[in-house]
Amino acid sequence: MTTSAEIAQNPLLAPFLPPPASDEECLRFYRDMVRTRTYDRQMIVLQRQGKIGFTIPCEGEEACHIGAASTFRPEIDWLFPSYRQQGMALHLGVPVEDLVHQMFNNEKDAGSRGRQMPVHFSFVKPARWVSISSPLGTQIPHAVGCARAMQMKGEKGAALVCFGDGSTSTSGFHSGLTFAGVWKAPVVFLCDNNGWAISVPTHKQTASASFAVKGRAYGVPGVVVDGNDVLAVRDAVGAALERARQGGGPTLIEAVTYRIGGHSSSDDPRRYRPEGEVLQWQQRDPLARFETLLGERGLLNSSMKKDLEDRARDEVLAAVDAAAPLPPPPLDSIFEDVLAQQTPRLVRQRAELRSELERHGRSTSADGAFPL
Ligand SMILES: Cc1ncc(C[n+]2csc(CCOP(=O)(O)OP(=O)(O)O)c2C)c(N)n1
Ligand SMILES: [Mg+2]
Repeated sequence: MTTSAEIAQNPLLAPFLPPPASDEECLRFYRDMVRTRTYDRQMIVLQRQGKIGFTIPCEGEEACHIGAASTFRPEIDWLFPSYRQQGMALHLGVPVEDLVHQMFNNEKDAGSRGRQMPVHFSFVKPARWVSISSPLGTQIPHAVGCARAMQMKGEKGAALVCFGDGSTSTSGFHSGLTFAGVWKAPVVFLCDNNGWAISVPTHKQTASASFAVKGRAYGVPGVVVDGNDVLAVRDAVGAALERARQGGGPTLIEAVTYRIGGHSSSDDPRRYRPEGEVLQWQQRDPLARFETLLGERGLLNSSMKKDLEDRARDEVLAAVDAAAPLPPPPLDSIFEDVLAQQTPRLVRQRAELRSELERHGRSTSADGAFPL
């Protein structure tokens, strides 16, 4: 597996490597990995309590997300995440509360005003985070188009697009890589290979030696990195982003990791994968590994660790307390948020909705039931 040291030897990425992470940065990476895991586990609890409909945990993959986000430049780059990158949002400065408002689809859900599935975040600030879309791989050509636009306008940023191993089987992956290669677009493709696409293991997904090698056919260099090593991911993604910003073209990065939990709160992975496999990957837990490194460097001890965990728990519980009691967005907002000026048809539909509400009253169902 490619480590930081090997990335430093890679002639393609070496000239663009970010400076080594300072002690302070390393502690921030660790803090945000803890916050991400705490948030994820609490969302599962809320879903099991029937308070939210759905969640997608990223336990085991935190290093991929924090490492990648740490070299993203929100003021110039664009992010096209998949549905498992909540850690990136936290590391880029999105308050936990904003994530939780979206999970409850309440009136403070700023990105989608309660009209998206839970987990389908979108933010304009602090990161240019383009809305997650459910159809797999569709974000890939979006990111390439965005990168091409930046290139044509002479902007300095790059696009970073995240997707899973299963998403490499979509047409979006292949058309995205084709055009990125042809245009030398400033885009970094980050494939989290977490071993599974719901119940489909990687060996049934592809006969390729790796996912990274697929880039070769498109003229896009590919790199495999240890996705459970936050510093290795940071180096690989950081170097690829900088290379893209400087006109060097696209890179495909495969971060090898593992999905410890279910695909989503609707999934029971015990039905299709051996427990021994999970236990093996738990030995490579990205948080535990980073704790060991920080401990060896004298940056972390058990009382600091407990303090970070307590703070993360308090932060998430406070966000849940703030978000849970809020009502959904006002129904009228579905007419107000679409066009700057309402068309006669919208005015008519709004009047029709009002008269329906007068006749039947508004539904008060909020039992968390969800059709997935
Ligand atoms: C085009 C399309 N096909 C199927 C699905 C259903 N689906 C949702 S997530 C998923 C698995 C994706 O696996 P992967 O790309 O490896 O990402 P991971 O969930 O492992 O992070 C599937 C098949 C979908 N959302 N879109
Ligand atoms: Mg996967």
